Amino acid sequence: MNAPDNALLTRQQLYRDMDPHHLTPLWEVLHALVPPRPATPCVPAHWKYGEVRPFLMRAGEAITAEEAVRRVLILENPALRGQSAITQSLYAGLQLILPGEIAPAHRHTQSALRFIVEGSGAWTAVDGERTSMHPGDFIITPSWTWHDHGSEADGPVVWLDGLDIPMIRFFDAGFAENSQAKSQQVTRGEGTSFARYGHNMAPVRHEAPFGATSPIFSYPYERSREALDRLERDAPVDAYDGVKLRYVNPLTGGSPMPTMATFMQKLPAGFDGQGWRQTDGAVYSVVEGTGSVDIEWGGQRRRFEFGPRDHFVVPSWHTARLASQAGCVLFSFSDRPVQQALAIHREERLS
Ligand code: GTQ
Repeated sequence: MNAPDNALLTRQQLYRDMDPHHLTPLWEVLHALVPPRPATPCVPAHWKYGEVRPFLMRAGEAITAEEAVRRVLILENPALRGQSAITQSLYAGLQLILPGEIAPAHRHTQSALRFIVEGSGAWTAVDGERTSMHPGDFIITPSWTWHDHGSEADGPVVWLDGLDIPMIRFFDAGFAENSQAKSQQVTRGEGTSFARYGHNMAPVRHEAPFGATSPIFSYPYERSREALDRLERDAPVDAYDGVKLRYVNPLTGGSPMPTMATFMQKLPAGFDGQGWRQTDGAVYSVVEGTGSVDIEWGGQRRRFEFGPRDHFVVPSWHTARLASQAGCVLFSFSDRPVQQALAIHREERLS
């Protein structure tokens, strides 16, 4: 702004005088408040499993699951240190449970997803039903349901926790409670929910047991993988996504949780994807195989070469290109359902 000196002085005096009254002039901040395009403070980041795992194992020696309540190393966006956030709206962490341990029962407003990264034989219990964990399984803890985790495995089990913690914090709408019992009473056999809701069928007089959240709380990797393999063989491969499916709440066709969408995709061997950007920043967990992601924004560029069990984040409105020589499978999650509910979601596919 090219104002004459006396106008500048008048303004500065005005700002100083109004400041104690908690008043701020909009015109000094308008450009940042209403940017021409998303200008996230988040940066792209990559956590190689080989680098993270030793810290997880040291955490396993430093504290028990019970003492920690949840023994998790938070994946913090390098530009949001101290905020326990991987994007402005999402939390991600890697949780470790060792043989015989219990992570005690509690419940909270925040919805959680678990994506199993390493090891088999741990379980999580939701609303009286247990499900055992296998790598690649996607498991849900619906908002305000009691949940505890335990392990009868013979080695460490590690999973990715994805929660809507920053969103709930933004709304100041979070509640939490610890249970009296360390682990909850099992009232249904394992697989009951999947039998009811996981076969393209539903009970005749069904009700939604978890409200807006999917009644299936474990989506086994086997089934997702089978669908992707079949589509890779028999259907056209998308130039941007390879073969990509979204997980659904079978009662609504919508996302499994009201606040988070989840996806699984396969990049066929030799895939060299085109670039796209979307307003929902996304967190990726590499299930199998190797590949790369090129991320571009505002004249800057990062390239991550990823392998199994790595995690990376692509922030909002950053252009990403995926490629894989050998082929790979990627799980991802984002806040897309919230943006869609608010009718602000945008996606752009570049040619
Ligand atoms: O397992 O309930 O990573 O409450 C963060 C908060 C996991 C959990 C996290 C939690 C949990």
